[in-house]
Amino acid sequence: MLDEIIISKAIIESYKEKLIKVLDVDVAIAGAGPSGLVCAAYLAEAGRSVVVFERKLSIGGGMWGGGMMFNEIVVQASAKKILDEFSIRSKRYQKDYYLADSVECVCSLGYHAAKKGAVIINGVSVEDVMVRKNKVCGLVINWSAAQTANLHVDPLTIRAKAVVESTGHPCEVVKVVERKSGIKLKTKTGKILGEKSMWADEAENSVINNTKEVCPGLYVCGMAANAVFGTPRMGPIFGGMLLSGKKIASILKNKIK
Ligand code: 48F
Repeated sequence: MLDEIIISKAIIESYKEKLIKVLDVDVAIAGAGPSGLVCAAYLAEAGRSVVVFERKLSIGGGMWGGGMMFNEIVVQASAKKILDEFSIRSKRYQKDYYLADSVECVCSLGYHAAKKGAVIINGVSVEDVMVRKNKVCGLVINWSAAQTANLHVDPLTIRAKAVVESTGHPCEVVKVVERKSGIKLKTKTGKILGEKSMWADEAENSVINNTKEVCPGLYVCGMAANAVFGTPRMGPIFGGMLLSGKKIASILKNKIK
């Protein structure tokens, strides 16, 4: 006979274990969109301890909806290898343009990140960072539901050797650093430059260049990188997101031995 109390106890004990395991990690990632998931998967594969916090219940960020809810995404040839590495099927549309099903993409990215050992915590938002000696050294987290209900609940804290900002267009983590810490960002003005209007080619090139450390301890990837460094958005082409996640993982693999 099934016992509801055993079911409840099993869930509570296991979740507690999972959360305690990620209190002190190599890399803490804010946002489980495509760039954050790719970053998490490569780092976990390389044996680094990784946690990803995702505000929503669903991972995948802006990938599910393809372009205007036509659930297909375009990936350029330079990133096709990453689709293959995540076992995502794709078809050639014409020279340099590949298509993939956006639902298959999200599911495969999440599957591989989790299977390789990244811990994904959904329903939890990053609301602040921990800073010591002008270096970002952790994330401050809270239930998304508490934020939504506007409840006055104090958060909990995660320590990390490196923090990755992959919250997409709003670049929420860098925003909080800019607002609260007084740390000068590694942009032209020391502040967030802000995303520019759509230009796929320019955006897809610049996102790779913008994928880097934005201030001590904090690394930025995906659309957040373009928002911070003042370059355009790209729309429903996703090669840049995949390459950006992979680039941050490779920077951090070398940095965190
Ligand atoms: O926006 P998102 O998909 O970020 P990305 O990896 O990819 C961008 C593309 O989807 C698309 C684009 C390029 O083609 O322009 O927009 O850069 O995923 C960001 C994830 O972060 C979550 C959010 O719910 C989404 O799933 N997120 C945002 N703020 C927070 C957060 C936060 N404060 N704490 C936790 N998660």
